[in-house]
Amino acid sequence: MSIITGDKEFFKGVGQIKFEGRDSKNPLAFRWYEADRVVRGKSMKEWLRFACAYWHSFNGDGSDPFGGRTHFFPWDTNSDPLQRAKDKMDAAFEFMTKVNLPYYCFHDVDLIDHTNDVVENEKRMSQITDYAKEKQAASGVELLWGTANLFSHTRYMNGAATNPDFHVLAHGGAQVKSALDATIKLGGANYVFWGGREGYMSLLNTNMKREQEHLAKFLHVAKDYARAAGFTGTFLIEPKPCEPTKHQYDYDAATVIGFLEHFGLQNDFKLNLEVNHATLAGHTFQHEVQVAAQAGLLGSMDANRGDYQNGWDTDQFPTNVNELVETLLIILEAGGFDKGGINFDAKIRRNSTDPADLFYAHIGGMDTFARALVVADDILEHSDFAKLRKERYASFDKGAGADFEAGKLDLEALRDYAAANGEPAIISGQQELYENIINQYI
Ligand code: XLS
Ligand code: NI
Ligand code: NI
Repeated sequence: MSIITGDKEFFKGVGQIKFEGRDSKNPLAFRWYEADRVVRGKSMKEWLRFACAYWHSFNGDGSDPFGGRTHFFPWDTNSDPLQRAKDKMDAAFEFMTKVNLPYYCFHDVDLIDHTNDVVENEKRMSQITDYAKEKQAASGVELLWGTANLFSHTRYMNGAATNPDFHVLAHGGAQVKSALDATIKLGGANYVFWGGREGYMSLLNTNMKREQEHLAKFLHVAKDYARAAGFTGTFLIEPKPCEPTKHQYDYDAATVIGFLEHFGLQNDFKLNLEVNHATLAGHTFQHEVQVAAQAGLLGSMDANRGDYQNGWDTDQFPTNVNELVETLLIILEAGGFDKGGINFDAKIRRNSTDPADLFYAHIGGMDTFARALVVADDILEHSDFAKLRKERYASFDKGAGADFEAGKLDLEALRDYAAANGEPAIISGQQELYENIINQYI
């Protein structure tokens, strides 16, 4: 990857971010992330497949429910929408190549402003994706996934695919078609559906069964269209339990897996799991990754972290090594992401207003993941962790336990075994031992 700047350099004073090793005190260097370092037979770059989230890094302006923008971008000034979109894209590709992010992700409306005219929007998307194609070719940065924003516009206030008004649903379809065209044109590896307002604010005015059936139909027609147009990537559903709606239908991994299987979508769709969404659902992120992985539906992840003292999607950059080690253990055991990757769906804070802050944020996130990858690999290679867990289930590896797993024992046979063998021994779960192993290798 080589640094590319457009007509004008936006992040002056910051050059290529390099790996300098653990002892470096340079805040604009990696201490752990070494793209080509091989871990368990693959490079860090291949394991982690880091992506930049266009919306947080290049559209997010620091505003919150209590105040307007605090981030004033030099790429956001031109009055012509196409030129403004191109300036933003120049800034994005300059940033991604400087910080060594191999992928990016976008919503349609992140790339270029949309209007209320479907035809005009398609024209704008076509123009800006022509430009994106050039930028990708010049830089080597690739598209991890595209998506359509079906939650910000007023028309989607009652949902998109689950809107009680068919006319709104059709507009959602038009946007998804255009976003799929863009994703296919740019060689996107995946396409994401996050059901931003696909849920309800009140059950009193909601026919939940009908709405969920509409959502499934909508996903089917989108998938059929994309497959016919040659899309070979993975469709991803991003679970989230609430916010902005009171209840979102894609509540958590287990709920989405049930939905996909119920509606026959499980062969084309996988999950895009987000850390802060897991915690909003009352789960650890590790739990969500495990649920998806064991169903063979671990697709990709949105990396961020929440705040344990409050209950909304704060989308902070990940910094917790301990939690990520536990996550990476599951990801490594599942063999990695295949087409997915790690998208930094995270934003710098409202009061982080220096251009360098975006670099610190991504460097910190990438280093934390790289460190967690090294530690998780070390645990699997050198500790008793995997062996201890396997031995916990040893009674199912032979004799009556193995027969039970093979479906050879009925309920009466269980009773006879219990009667013949007396009271089981007390066996420790050794949780503290496992916890100590994690810390020992960090
Ligand atoms: C919001 C979601 C969103 C999706 C993409 O909470 O995380 O950013 O990742 O629509
Ligand atoms: Ni997300
Ligand atoms: Ni989110």
